[in-house]
Amino acid sequence: MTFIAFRSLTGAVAGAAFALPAAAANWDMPTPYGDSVFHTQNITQFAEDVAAATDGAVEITVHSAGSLYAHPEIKDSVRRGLAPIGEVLMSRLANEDPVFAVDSIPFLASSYEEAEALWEASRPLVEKKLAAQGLTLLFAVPWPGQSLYSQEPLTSAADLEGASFRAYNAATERLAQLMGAVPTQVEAGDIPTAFATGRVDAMITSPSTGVSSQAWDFTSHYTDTQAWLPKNMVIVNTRAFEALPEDQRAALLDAAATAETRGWEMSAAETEEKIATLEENGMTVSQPSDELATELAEVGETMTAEWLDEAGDEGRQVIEAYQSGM
Ligand code: PCA
Repeated sequence: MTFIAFRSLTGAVAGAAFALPAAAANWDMPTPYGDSVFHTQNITQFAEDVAAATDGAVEITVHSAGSLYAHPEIKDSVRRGLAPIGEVLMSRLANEDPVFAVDSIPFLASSYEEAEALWEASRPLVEKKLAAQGLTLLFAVPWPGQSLYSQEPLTSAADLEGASFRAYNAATERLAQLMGAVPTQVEAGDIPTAFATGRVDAMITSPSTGVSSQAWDFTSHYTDTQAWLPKNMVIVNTRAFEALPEDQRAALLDAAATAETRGWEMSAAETEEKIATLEENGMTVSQPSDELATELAEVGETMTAEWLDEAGDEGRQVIEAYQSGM
Protein backbone atom coordinates (compact mmCIF):
# COMPACT_ATOMS: atom_id res chain seq x y z
CA MET A 1 0.00 0.00 0.00
CA THR A 2 2.70 2.39 1.05
CA PHE A 3 4.64 1.41 -2.03
CA ILE A 4 1.70 2.18 -4.35
CA ALA A 5 1.10 5.53 -2.67
CA PHE A 6 4.75 6.42 -3.12
CA ARG A 7 4.66 5.44 -6.77
CA SER A 8 1.59 7.49 -7.51
CA LEU A 9 3.11 10.46 -5.70
CA THR A 10 6.29 10.41 -7.79
CA GLY A 11 4.13 9.83 -10.85
CA ALA A 12 2.14 12.96 -10.02
CA VAL A 13 5.28 15.00 -9.47
CA ALA A 14 6.80 13.84 -12.73
CA GLY A 15 3.53 14.56 -14.52
CA ALA A 16 3.43 18.09 -13.08
CA ALA A 17 7.01 18.70 -14.17
CA PHE A 18 6.15 17.76 -17.73
CA ALA A 19 2.99 19.86 -17.70
CA LEU A 20 4.92 23.03 -16.77
CA PRO A 21 6.40 24.93 -19.71
CA ALA A 22 10.15 24.34 -19.57
CA ALA A 23 12.13 27.49 -18.78
CA ALA A 24 14.01 28.37 -21.95
CA ALA A 25 17.77 28.85 -21.72
CA ASN A 26 18.83 32.06 -23.50
CA TRP A 27 22.56 31.82 -23.93
CA ASP A 28 24.80 34.66 -25.03
CA MET A 29 27.80 33.39 -26.95
CA PRO A 30 30.86 35.62 -27.37
CA THR A 31 33.14 34.77 -30.33
CA PRO A 32 36.33 36.55 -31.49
CA TYR A 33 36.00 36.65 -35.29
CA GLY A 34 33.76 38.50 -37.75
CA ASP A 35 30.57 37.36 -39.48
CA SER A 36 32.25 36.74 -42.84
CA VAL A 37 34.60 34.15 -41.27
CA PHE A 38 33.63 30.48 -41.79
CA HIS A 39 34.07 29.70 -38.07
CA THR A 40 31.40 32.26 -37.22
CA GLN A 41 29.12 30.94 -39.96
CA ASN A 42 29.55 27.41 -38.65
CA ILE A 43 28.72 28.56 -35.12
CA THR A 44 25.63 30.42 -36.35
CA GLN A 45 24.47 27.19 -37.98
CA PHE A 46 25.25 25.32 -34.74
CA ALA A 47 23.05 27.77 -32.80
CA GLU A 48 20.22 27.22 -35.30
CA ASP A 49 20.62 23.45 -35.05
CA VAL A 50 20.46 23.59 -31.25
CA ALA A 51 17.33 25.77 -31.30
CA ALA A 52 15.65 23.42 -33.78
CA ALA A 53 16.61 20.25 -31.90
CA THR A 54 15.36 21.62 -28.55
CA ASP A 55 12.19 23.24 -29.92
CA GLY A 56 13.54 26.63 -28.94
CA ALA A 57 14.32 25.60 -25.35
CA VAL A 58 18.01 26.46 -25.84
CA GLU A 59 18.43 29.74 -27.72
CA ILE A 60 22.05 30.73 -28.41
CA THR A 61 22.71 34.33 -29.46
CA VAL A 62 26.09 34.67 -31.19
CA HIS A 63 27.99 37.91 -30.44
CA SER A 64 30.75 37.86 -33.06
CA ALA A 65 33.96 39.87 -33.52
CA GLY A 66 34.59 40.32 -29.80
CA SER A 67 31.48 42.49 -29.46
CA LEU A 68 30.37 41.05 -26.10
CA TYR A 69 33.77 40.15 -24.66
CA ALA A 70 37.13 40.81 -26.31
CA HIS A 71 39.07 37.69 -27.29
CA PRO A 72 41.40 37.73 -24.24
CA GLU A 73 38.35 37.79 -21.90
CA ILE A 74 36.18 35.14 -23.52
CA LYS A 75 37.56 32.08 -21.75
CA ASP A 76 37.30 33.62 -18.29
CA SER A 77 33.83 34.98 -18.98
CA VAL A 78 32.70 31.40 -19.71
CA ARG A 79 34.59 29.98 -16.74
CA ARG A 80 32.94 32.50 -14.43
CA GLY A 81 29.52 31.91 -15.97
CA LEU A 82 29.16 35.50 -17.22
CA ALA A 83 28.55 33.90 -20.61
CA PRO A 84 27.55 30.22 -20.57
CA ILE A 85 29.23 29.41 -23.89
CA GLY A 86 31.95 30.91 -26.08
CA GLU A 87 34.60 30.41 -28.73
CA VAL A 88 38.36 30.98 -28.43
CA LEU A 89 41.53 30.17 -30.34
CA MET A 90 42.74 27.16 -28.37
CA SER A 91 46.41 28.22 -28.45
CA ARG A 92 45.54 31.51 -26.74
CA LEU A 93 45.43 29.44 -23.55
CA ALA A 94 49.07 28.33 -23.92
CA ASN A 95 50.02 30.28 -20.79
CA GLU A 96 47.68 28.01 -18.79
CA ASP A 97 48.92 24.73 -20.18
CA PRO A 98 51.20 23.80 -23.09
CA VAL A 99 48.71 21.23 -24.42
CA PHE A 100 46.55 24.08 -25.72
CA ALA A 101 49.40 25.11 -28.04
CA VAL A 102 50.15 21.70 -29.51
CA ASP A 103 48.35 22.67 -32.74
CA SER A 104 50.53 25.78 -33.26
CA ILE A 105 53.93 24.23 -33.79
CA PRO A 106 55.22 24.68 -37.36
CA PHE A 107 55.19 21.46 -39.40
CA LEU A 108 54.26 19.12 -36.55
CA ALA A 109 50.88 18.64 -38.26
CA SER A 110 50.48 20.66 -41.43
CA SER A 111 47.86 18.78 -43.47
CA TYR A 112 44.21 18.17 -42.58
CA GLU A 113 44.95 14.49 -42.14
CA GLU A 114 47.78 15.18 -39.70
CA ALA A 115 45.79 17.87 -37.93
CA GLU A 116 42.96 15.40 -37.43
CA ALA A 117 45.31 12.76 -36.02
CA LEU A 118 46.87 15.35 -33.71
CA TRP A 119 43.43 16.44 -32.53
CA GLU A 120 42.43 12.87 -31.83
CA ALA A 121 45.63 12.35 -29.84
CA SER A 122 45.40 15.61 -27.87
CA ARG A 123 41.66 15.95 -27.33
CA PRO A 124 41.42 13.85 -24.13
CA LEU A 125 44.10 15.96 -22.42
CA VAL A 126 42.55 19.23 -23.65
CA GLU A 127 39.19 18.08 -22.29
CA LYS A 128 40.75 17.12 -18.97
CA LYS A 129 42.49 20.50 -18.55
CA LEU A 130 39.28 22.33 -19.39
CA ALA A 131 37.25 20.15 -17.03
CA ALA A 132 39.59 21.15 -14.18
CA GLN A 133 38.39 24.73 -14.75
CA GLY A 134 34.69 23.81 -14.89
CA LEU A 135 34.62 23.95 -18.68
CA THR A 136 33.29 21.39 -21.15
CA LEU A 137 34.66 21.19 -24.67
CA LEU A 138 31.94 21.04 -27.33
CA PHE A 139 33.93 21.10 -30.57
CA ALA A 140 37.05 22.39 -32.28
CA VAL A 141 37.65 23.40 -35.89
CA PRO A 142 40.98 24.28 -37.56
CA TRP A 143 41.87 27.33 -39.59
CA PRO A 144 43.44 26.57 -42.97
CA GLY A 145 47.25 26.28 -42.99
CA GLN A 146 49.27 29.27 -41.84
CA SER A 147 51.20 31.11 -44.55
CA LEU A 148 53.32 34.24 -44.82
CA TYR A 149 52.18 37.69 -45.98
CA SER A 150 54.76 40.35 -46.77
CA GLN A 151 55.29 43.56 -48.70
CA GLU A 152 58.38 42.25 -50.50
CA PRO A 153 59.09 38.75 -51.85
CA LEU A 154 60.39 36.42 -49.11
CA THR A 155 63.25 34.20 -50.16
CA SER A 156 64.73 33.50 -46.74
CA ALA A 157 64.32 34.41 -43.07
CA ALA A 158 66.92 37.16 -43.66
CA ASP A 159 64.20 39.12 -45.49
CA LEU A 160 62.30 39.31 -42.19
CA GLU A 161 65.31 40.41 -40.13
CA GLY A 162 64.17 43.23 -37.84
CA ALA A 163 60.69 43.42 -39.42
CA SER A 164 57.78 43.94 -37.07
CA PHE A 165 55.75 40.81 -37.34
CA ARG A 166 52.12 40.43 -36.36
CA ALA A 167 51.54 37.66 -33.78
CA TYR A 168 48.24 36.23 -32.51
CA ASN A 169 49.46 33.82 -29.80
CA ALA A 170 52.66 32.84 -27.97
CA ALA A 171 53.70 30.42 -30.74
CA THR A 172 53.59 33.07 -33.48
CA GLU A 173 55.61 35.35 -31.19
CA ARG A 174 58.23 32.65 -30.81
CA LEU A 175 58.26 31.96 -34.55
CA ALA A 176 58.85 35.65 -35.27
CA GLN A 177 61.75 35.74 -32.80
CA LEU A 178 63.32 32.61 -34.25
CA MET A 179 63.16 34.20 -37.71
CA GLY A 180 64.85 37.36 -36.46
CA ALA A 181 61.70 39.49 -36.59
CA VAL A 182 60.07 41.50 -33.80
CA PRO A 183 56.62 40.22 -32.76
CA THR A 184 53.61 42.44 -31.94
CA GLN A 185 50.27 41.01 -30.79
CA VAL A 186 47.37 42.18 -32.96
CA GLU A 187 43.80 40.80 -32.95
CA ALA A 188 42.52 39.59 -36.32
CA GLY A 189 40.04 42.48 -36.54
CA ASP A 190 42.84 45.02 -36.07
CA ILE A 191 45.14 43.70 -38.82
CA PRO A 192 44.31 46.35 -41.48
CA THR A 193 44.91 49.23 -39.05
CA ALA A 194 48.12 47.68 -37.72
CA PHE A 195 49.54 47.51 -41.27
CA ALA A 196 48.16 50.91 -42.27
CA THR A 197 49.80 52.62 -39.32
CA GLY A 198 53.10 50.77 -39.81
CA ARG A 199 52.88 48.85 -36.53
CA VAL A 200 53.50 45.64 -38.45
CA ASP A 201 55.11 44.78 -41.81
CA ALA A 202 54.43 41.04 -42.14
CA MET A 203 52.32 38.22 -40.71
CA ILE A 204 51.56 34.53 -40.81
CA THR A 205 47.91 33.52 -40.92
CA SER A 206 45.40 31.53 -42.98
CA PRO A 207 44.14 32.48 -46.44
CA SER A 208 40.77 32.94 -44.67
CA THR A 209 42.09 35.71 -42.43
CA GLY A 210 44.10 37.10 -45.34
CA VAL A 211 40.86 37.52 -47.27
CA SER A 212 38.70 38.74 -44.37
CA SER A 213 41.31 41.41 -43.62
CA GLN A 214 41.81 42.21 -47.35
CA ALA A 215 45.53 41.58 -47.13
CA TRP A 216 46.03 42.88 -50.71
CA ASP A 217 45.47 46.41 -49.39
CA PHE A 218 48.70 46.29 -47.36
CA THR A 219 50.79 43.30 -48.51
CA SER A 220 51.64 42.03 -51.97
CA HIS A 221 53.21 38.59 -51.43
CA TYR A 222 51.62 35.43 -50.14
CA THR A 223 54.13 32.61 -49.50
CA ASP A 224 52.22 29.35 -49.23
CA THR A 225 53.89 27.64 -46.27
CA GLN A 226 50.71 26.08 -44.77
CA ALA A 227 52.82 25.39 -41.69
CA TRP A 228 50.17 24.40 -39.11
CA LEU A 229 46.40 24.45 -38.59
CA PRO A 230 45.50 26.18 -35.31
CA LYS A 231 42.04 25.46 -33.96
CA ASN A 232 39.19 27.47 -32.54
CA MET A 233 37.27 25.66 -29.83
CA VAL A 234 33.77 26.10 -28.46
CA ILE A 235 33.51 25.65 -24.72
CA VAL A 236 30.57 25.67 -22.34
CA ASN A 237 30.41 26.37 -18.61
CA THR A 238 29.95 22.89 -17.14
CA ARG A 239 27.45 24.01 -14.49
CA ALA A 240 25.30 25.76 -17.09
CA PHE A 241 25.51 22.66 -19.28
CA GLU A 242 24.57 20.31 -16.45
CA ALA A 243 21.62 22.50 -15.49
CA LEU A 244 19.97 21.57 -18.78
CA PRO A 245 17.59 18.58 -18.89
CA GLU A 246 19.20 15.46 -20.28
CA ASP A 247 17.48 15.56 -23.68
CA GLN A 248 18.72 19.13 -24.24
CA ARG A 249 22.26 18.19 -23.24
CA ALA A 250 22.14 15.34 -25.75
CA ALA A 251 20.82 17.71 -28.44
CA LEU A 252 23.68 20.13 -27.74
CA LEU A 253 26.33 17.39 -27.96
CA ASP A 254 24.77 16.12 -31.16
CA ALA A 255 24.78 19.56 -32.77
CA ALA A 256 28.38 20.02 -31.58
CA ALA A 257 29.52 16.79 -33.28
CA THR A 258 27.78 17.90 -36.48
CA ALA A 259 29.39 21.36 -36.25
CA GLU A 260 32.82 19.81 -35.80
CA THR A 261 32.48 17.68 -38.95
CA ARG A 262 30.96 20.55 -40.93
CA GLY A 263 33.62 23.00 -39.72
CA TRP A 264 36.55 20.78 -40.77
CA GLU A 265 34.96 20.39 -44.21
CA MET A 266 34.39 24.14 -44.56
CA SER A 267 37.99 24.80 -43.54
CA ALA A 268 39.47 22.35 -46.05
CA ALA A 269 37.17 23.55 -48.82
CA GLU A 270 38.11 27.17 -48.43
CA THR A 271 41.88 26.80 -48.39
CA GLU A 272 42.28 26.82 -52.20
CA GLU A 273 39.30 29.11 -52.68
CA LYS A 274 40.73 31.87 -50.47
CA ILE A 275 44.23 31.56 -51.96
CA ALA A 276 42.57 32.14 -55.35
CA THR A 277 40.83 35.23 -53.94
CA LEU A 278 44.18 36.63 -52.76
CA GLU A 279 45.57 36.11 -56.25
CA GLU A 280 42.51 37.62 -57.97
CA ASN A 281 43.06 40.72 -55.88
CA GLY A 282 46.60 41.13 -57.12
CA MET A 283 48.75 39.28 -54.62
CA THR A 284 51.69 37.24 -55.86
CA VAL A 285 51.22 33.66 -54.67
CA SER A 286 54.33 31.52 -54.48
CA GLN A 287 55.74 28.39 -52.89
CA PRO A 288 58.53 28.87 -50.31
CA SER A 289 62.06 28.73 -51.68
CA ASP A 290 64.17 25.75 -50.59
CA GLU A 291 66.11 28.04 -48.29
CA LEU A 292 63.00 29.41 -46.57
CA ALA A 293 61.49 25.92 -46.33
CA THR A 294 64.65 24.62 -44.64
CA GLU A 295 64.74 27.55 -42.22
CA LEU A 296 61.09 27.12 -41.32
CA ALA A 297 61.58 23.38 -40.79
CA GLU A 298 64.39 24.21 -38.35
CA VAL A 299 62.13 26.66 -36.52
CA GLY A 300 59.55 23.86 -36.31
CA GLU A 301 62.10 21.47 -34.84
CA THR A 302 63.21 24.02 -32.26
CA MET A 303 59.63 24.75 -31.29
CA THR A 304 58.74 21.06 -31.05
CA ALA A 305 61.70 20.49 -28.72
CA GLU A 306 60.76 23.52 -26.61
CA TRP A 307 57.16 22.36 -26.42
CA LEU A 308 58.18 18.85 -25.34
CA ASP A 309 60.40 20.32 -22.62
CA GLU A 310 57.55 22.38 -21.31
CA ALA A 311 54.81 19.79 -21.65
CA GLY A 312 56.72 16.96 -19.91
CA ASP A 313 55.37 13.41 -19.76
CA GLU A 314 51.83 14.35 -20.64
CA GLY A 315 53.08 16.10 -23.75
CA ARG A 316 55.32 13.24 -24.79
CA GLN A 317 52.34 10.87 -24.54
CA VAL A 318 50.30 13.14 -26.81
CA ILE A 319 53.05 13.20 -29.45
CA GLU A 320 53.50 9.42 -29.21
CA ALA A 321 49.75 8.87 -29.60
CA TYR A 322 49.78 11.25 -32.58
CA GLN A 323 52.68 9.48 -34.26
CA SER A 324 51.19 6.04 -33.72
CA GLY A 325 47.89 7.32 -35.16
CA MET A 326 49.53 8.55 -38.37
N1 PCA B 1 43.34 33.38 -38.21
C1 PCA B 1 43.39 33.87 -36.86
C2 PCA B 1 44.04 32.77 -36.08
C3 PCA B 1 44.65 31.86 -37.08
C4 PCA B 1 44.08 32.28 -38.36
O1 PCA B 1 44.20 31.70 -39.44
C5 PCA B 1 44.21 35.11 -36.75
O2 PCA B 1 44.98 35.41 -37.67
O3 PCA B 1 44.13 35.79 -35.73
